[in-house]
Amino acid sequence: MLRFRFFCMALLLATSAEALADLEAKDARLRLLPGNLPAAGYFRLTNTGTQPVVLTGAQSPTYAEVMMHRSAVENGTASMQHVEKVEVAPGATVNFASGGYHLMLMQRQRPVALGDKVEVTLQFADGQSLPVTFTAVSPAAQ
Ligand SMILES: [Cu+2]
Repeated sequence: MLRFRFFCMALLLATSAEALADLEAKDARLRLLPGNLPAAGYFRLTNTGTQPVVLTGAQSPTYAEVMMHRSAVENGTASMQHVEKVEVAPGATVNFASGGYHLMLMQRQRPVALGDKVEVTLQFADGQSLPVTFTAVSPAAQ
């Protein structure tokens, strides 16, 4: 029984490591805003696998709350909407960027200066997670 359990665990680990190799985050940057305003997280997420993946959120030791948002302009008015999930089809890249999808990082737990590295873990519907290192950039950056 014990042996069987070990076998299952090994299989599980092997499976998740393999699945992780199918995801690639690039160009991860954290746009700081003055004072206690939230920071915006931008990156490009590519699904190099053969199955669709669904990004369901993110968390970070540096910010108590991380949400997924989407900016939109409707009738000339800019607004942000909370997004529950973002699906990435096999071979597709989703761009988190100014004016579209972004992470909104709130309740900073420590000071963050330009050039600092901030760890953020992206979470997916199938239970896997992808650690990504973001670099803090100026509010003027895109
Ligand atoms: Cu936002």
